[in-house]
Parts: sequence; structure tokens; C-alpha cells
Amino acid sequence: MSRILKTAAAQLGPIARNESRRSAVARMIELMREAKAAGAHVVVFPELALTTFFPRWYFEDQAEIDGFFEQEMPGPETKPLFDLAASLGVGFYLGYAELIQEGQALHRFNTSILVGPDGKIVGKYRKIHLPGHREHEPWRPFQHLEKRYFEHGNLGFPVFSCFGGRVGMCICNDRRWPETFRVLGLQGVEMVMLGYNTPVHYPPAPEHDHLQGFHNHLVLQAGAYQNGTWVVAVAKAGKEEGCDLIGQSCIIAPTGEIVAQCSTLDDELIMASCDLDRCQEIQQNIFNFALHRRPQEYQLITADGPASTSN
Ligand code: ING
Repeated sequence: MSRILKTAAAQLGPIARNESRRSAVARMIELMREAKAAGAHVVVFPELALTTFFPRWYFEDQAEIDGFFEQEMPGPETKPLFDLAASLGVGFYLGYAELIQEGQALHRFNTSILVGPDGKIVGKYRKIHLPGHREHEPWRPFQHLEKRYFEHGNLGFPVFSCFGGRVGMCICNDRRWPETFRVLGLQGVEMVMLGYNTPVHYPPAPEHDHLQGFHNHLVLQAGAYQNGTWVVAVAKAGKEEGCDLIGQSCIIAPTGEIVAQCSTLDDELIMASCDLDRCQEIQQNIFNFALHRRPQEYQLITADGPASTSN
């Protein structure tokens, strides 16, 4: 009896700077209802799905920055999404900005959670690869200040047993790093869920702007195939506060094939019946780590700093 996980990718169009969380949650509730009607067991929402992508601006006032963060999850504005999940029996992935107090210290992360069909949080991930820059760089048409506003994730790349399989998470820039998928793959992951906010324009290398969609699918398909896992990648898309974000949210099979893809830059739902047993076609053969992997040759991968030339 194969383990079919009916999975929805719920892409969001732009979220305006002055759009309320209530409005963003209402849009996600619509998409969750549509997903349920299509038979979904789980819905994947984007990175930072409750607000506009605020790292595009330089703020000095910490209180203004903290207005984009969640101090409780679920909180008053997000609880309706959790309640709906429980009443429909649908789980979800949600990306948001997490502000947490530990002892006397405040910590801020770019976070995602996995919520089960009972509406309870199954697991949490905090973004490890923070792209962009730390200081205000006025030469840029827009900033990318994730290194300023977030701390590096401190939860590793965990894999959770839920939805009848092994599910892992990552966030946006993480998908560009093969280590992300391999660390999840070494834990037997069968589905990686992730959200992204990816501008078309990349100020340090504008000659690559036309390649953003290609690079997005390139890394996702490679990650899926090289670890024999399903990948569900969901955009916040469209022209958001004047910044064009790529769409093309997609669901990718362990073979690396794209089985579903969004075709708009708005709120859009796509679905796929993901047979988790198909991961074995790859994990037991071409990427059977026990048979073929040679970690004794890979030390450089985890060494600090650039490799010294051996010859
Ligand atoms: N966004 C981008 C991403 O990794 C970026 C940053 C854009 C990197 C374009 C390279 C090229 O998709 C986030 N939020 O990580």
C-alpha cells in the first residue's frame, strides 16, 4: 500500500507593506480551503508569508523592524489558520519572522514551522543560509538585509516523522546550497518543504537577472534527484512594493521532474499526489548512500574557509 501524500503548494502574490496579517491570513485560509476541496493532506505556504518582504528596506528603528516579527505562534492573527487546519484535518508549512525571548536576550530568526492535521506544531526550522548584506548599501535599488535583521538558524536541518513519512524544511537561499539537501537526505528525508522570496533583479550581478527562474528550478531539481526526495517550493511572487519577485512555485518528484508548477504571479494553488515510496527508486539505487557514498573523501566540505591548494 503506497504512501500517497496529497500535497498543495499555495503560492502568494505580493503582500503590501501596509497589508494586515489578518488580510494575509485570510488569503491563506482561502487557499487552504481550495486545497482541502482538492483533497490535500498538507499545504505549503511561502517564506515570511505574513508580511511584505521587509529586508528590502533599511530601518534604524528596532521597534519598526520588530513590527514585522511574530512574538507568539500561533498568535491572535494566525490562530484562525491553525483552527482551520484542525477542523479540515490539513497540515501546513508556514514561513514567518520569529522574535523569541530566551532569558534576558531577544533573538530574531527567519523561521518556518510544520503543523500537523490536528493544528499542532510538529517541528520548527530557522534559516541557516542568510543571503544579502548587513550594512545599508544605498547603491542598491533595494536592500537585502537578512544578515542584519536575523540571526543564523540554530536548529540544524531536522527531519520530522509526520504525514506518514520523513519531512524536512528549509527556507529560500538554503535551497541554493547542496549541503542543505544532503544533510536532510542523510536523515532519510522524503519531502523537503520550503518557501522563497526571490527578486528577479540581483544587484551584485544584474547579468544573471534573466536566469533567476532557471537557477531556482536548477537547484530544486538537483536537490530532489541527488537525495531521492520530493521537493515542494513555494514563492511569494509578483511586484511587491515595486520589487519583482519570481513565481514558478513547483512540486518536484524524487527523479527531479517538475510534476506541478504555478503559471501566475498571484495567489495560486497547485497540487500533486506525492507517492513517498517513490523515493526508494533513487535512495536504493543511484543515490544509495550506504553503497556508493565516500565521505572519507569529502572532508573539505565541512572544513572552515577555502581549501588550500594540494598541488
Ligand atoms: N532570497 C534570495 C534567494 O536566495 C537571492 C536571495 C536572490 C540570492 C537572487 C541570489 C539571487 O532566493 C532569499 N530570501 O533568500
